[in-house]
Amino acid sequence: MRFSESMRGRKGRVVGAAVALAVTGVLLAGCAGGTGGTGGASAAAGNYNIVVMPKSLGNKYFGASDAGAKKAIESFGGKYTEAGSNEAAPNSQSPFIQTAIQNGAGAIILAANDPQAVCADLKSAQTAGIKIVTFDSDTNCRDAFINQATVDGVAQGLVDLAIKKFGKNPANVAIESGGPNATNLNAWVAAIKSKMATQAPNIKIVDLVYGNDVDADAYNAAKGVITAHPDLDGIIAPDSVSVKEAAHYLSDTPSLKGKIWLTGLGLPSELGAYVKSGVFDQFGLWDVGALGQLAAYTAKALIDGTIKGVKGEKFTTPLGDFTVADKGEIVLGPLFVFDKSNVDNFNF
Ligand code: RAM
Repeated sequence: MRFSESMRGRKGRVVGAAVALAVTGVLLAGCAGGTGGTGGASAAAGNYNIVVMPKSLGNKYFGASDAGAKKAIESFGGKYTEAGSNEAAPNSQSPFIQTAIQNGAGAIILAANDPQAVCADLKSAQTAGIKIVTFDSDTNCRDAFINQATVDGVAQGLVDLAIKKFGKNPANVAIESGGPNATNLNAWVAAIKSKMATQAPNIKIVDLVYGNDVDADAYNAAKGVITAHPDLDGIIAPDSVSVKEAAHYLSDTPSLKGKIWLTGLGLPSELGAYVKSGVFDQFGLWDVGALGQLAAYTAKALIDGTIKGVKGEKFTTPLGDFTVADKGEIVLGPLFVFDKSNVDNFNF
């Protein structure tokens, strides 16, 4: 069951060979700067009515994460509801959070478009006894955050690909991000810039543009930054919509073949054809379905009161055992690099 501005068919996805996951037990409850959870068992203990709120609907990345969350929620007898709009805007999830409160949800699992914009709503939900788990992109107000990989690991992986391409040769590279307020994207962009400046000062970051997680905007952002910088040598797109549409534009523009290097974070199912046809050669990501599953298992542990957010607590999930520590974050594992040799092993 779901409520949203637009319904969309839900097709479970079977992930092929599992991406190597170093699932380490470092679940940290409590809050990073916002209000803490209620600390104990949810006022609605045993209420596995869990509402999953992606950044936006229509983005296949969240189609994969939400399918994972659905699979996990239904595996423990919960009720899965997906809620959201088609716009990845800072406060687009606010009305759906209010609806989840009215509907007596046990937990909300949310990927944020902004670290603070929906905190008033989420704090109202926490006051109502609803557990808040963020995944993929964090807020300042939640009980736990499921992170796909460390910010440092994501940034280092993409910087390593740039260094592999350009070595010590001078190069001009642009970054094409997604939503301009997105917590995860802005953290990765800042870390990429910092690492590039110290590890590869020959590779200059000459521009930062945004595709807003909208196909047409992302296509035009790639076209625009290439047009604005005739001496551009590459694009790093740490957003699945941006990297897909940058590859789309390069594929549409034969005159650019071999002239603009591209990498980023994207779905094998969306990028495989471009990698195999030589539009670009490598990109990174993680097991997106497992990210959603882990968020769901964490929500259950919070609802059950198995964890209260106290440092040192442990809980077990089908994905592994986790330990609560400080900071409120659990890391799914390292960035995985896809190329034409392995991209067909995955179907998310
Ligand atoms: C887009 C979103 C998401 C990010 C991926 C890589 O789908 O920005 O938050 O994790 O790209």
